Amino acid sequence: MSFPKDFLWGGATAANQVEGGWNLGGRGPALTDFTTGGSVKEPRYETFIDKDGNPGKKLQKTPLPEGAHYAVIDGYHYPNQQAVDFYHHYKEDIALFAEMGFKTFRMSISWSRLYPKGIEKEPNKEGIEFYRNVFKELRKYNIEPLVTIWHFDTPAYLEEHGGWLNREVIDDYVRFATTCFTEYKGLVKYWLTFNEINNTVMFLNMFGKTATDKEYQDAYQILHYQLVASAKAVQIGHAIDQENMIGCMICGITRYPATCDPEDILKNRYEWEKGIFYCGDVQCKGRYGTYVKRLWDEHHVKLDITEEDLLDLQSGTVDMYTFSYYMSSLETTHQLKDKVSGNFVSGARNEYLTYSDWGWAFDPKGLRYYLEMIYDRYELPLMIVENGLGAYDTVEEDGSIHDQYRIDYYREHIKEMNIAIEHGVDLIGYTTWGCIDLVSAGTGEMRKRYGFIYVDMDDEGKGSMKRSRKDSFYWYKQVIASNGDHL
Ligand code: P53
Repeated sequence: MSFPKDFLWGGATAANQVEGGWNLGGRGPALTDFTTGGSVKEPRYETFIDKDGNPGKKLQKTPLPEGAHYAVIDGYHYPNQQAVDFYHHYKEDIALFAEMGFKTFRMSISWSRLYPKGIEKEPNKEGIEFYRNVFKELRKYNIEPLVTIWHFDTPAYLEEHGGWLNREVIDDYVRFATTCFTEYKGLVKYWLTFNEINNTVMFLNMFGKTATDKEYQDAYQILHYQLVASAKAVQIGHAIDQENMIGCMICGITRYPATCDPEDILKNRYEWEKGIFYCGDVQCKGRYGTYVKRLWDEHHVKLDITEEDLLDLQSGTVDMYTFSYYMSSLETTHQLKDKVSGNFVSGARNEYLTYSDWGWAFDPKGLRYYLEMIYDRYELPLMIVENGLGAYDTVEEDGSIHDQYRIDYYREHIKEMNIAIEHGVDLIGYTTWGCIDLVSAGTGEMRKRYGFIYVDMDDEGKGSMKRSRKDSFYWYKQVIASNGDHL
């Protein structure tokens, strides 16, 4: 195998999905704390109290009614509030990561743990200390932290005041990011500004719905503010410590045309531009691509973009391109004969691939395709910071968990990474998603498990929280020890 000798093998999590302790240590609530549990069929809701004091619920990414505030309401379970309680278990969990031989661990910092409402001038000291302790614990085992600054968990207070449609949130984010860079200088070197920043536009038309022009207008505006916030953070991160390696984080879905009809080929190309290249181009090249005019015009989008924004985008380009990869999808202009419908995926079924219980296509070659295409486009170091299989696990009588399907999934993806490296791609790291079982972002379920480490916790929030090693735990340990030779 041809993995470089200092290749960063590891695993990935996000604060809102593992940490819990939502109201401990001076933390304020994030929107994810008011998001209910769902399933592949039942969407997740965000709950609130309206201006007349009545409880209500709405779908994610839809506007909060005037005068309402997010709140816990009776009859719902909010899985992210407690998650898998990394807040209290981090020492035990990190020891298990070290046992697997992790070189890196990806985690995120909960914004509302440092800035409970998001608007405070000074950060919450207890929150700062919590992450300092986590980073020190990682360093104890020579595990390099890889830290996402924003992973889907904007403070609820900011969300109630316009969220990312409010330009002022850029300053709030920049203050938060600056605190992270300053406080953890010397402890953290690898940073990601926004998790899957491209989701806002890429998933606008999911679930068979057609987004309105107003929805496009808002989505592109949100993205613009986030891209500016990211670029400002990159500049500050570099000024604080020139050793910092700061990356973008793109939800990487490889797209293929379903037929050789030129209409499909063209549609597929346009989907790459809208879904994947749009953000990567801004973050890696420092400017919007030529195709954005077409994309904006299509939906009569007029953005608030200043001259200063454009300069920021230019000066805040990233040092590495990082992305998640789970699956590929098909694009077609033709009537669909065979449709896939899972959570976050809908569209034509690829007859050459198999699908997970959540409808996600198993496509390791799609990862090679993505790596080679993106490296050619940006020529920056790449890191795969999420990849994994969400699956049902069965605990045997003796407590063992035989997750051969997960091992098979990883093995095939790692083989393709190796080929890409042989072809010249500068791939520097790989962190598998949910190295410890966690709350699913899409469905809020626990039973959609990703971990090498099992956590005894169910969809209703019941369980002992006990951690145990799955078969894949021992397998990944060998992979790391042999630097990818022993698959
Ligand atoms: P879950 C959709 C499609 C691809 C990746 O997803 C996605 C999503 C949003 O759910 O998100 C990333 O938990 C995300 C993680 C998330 C992971 O993929 O729905 O960065 O927070 O948990 C897996 O199975």
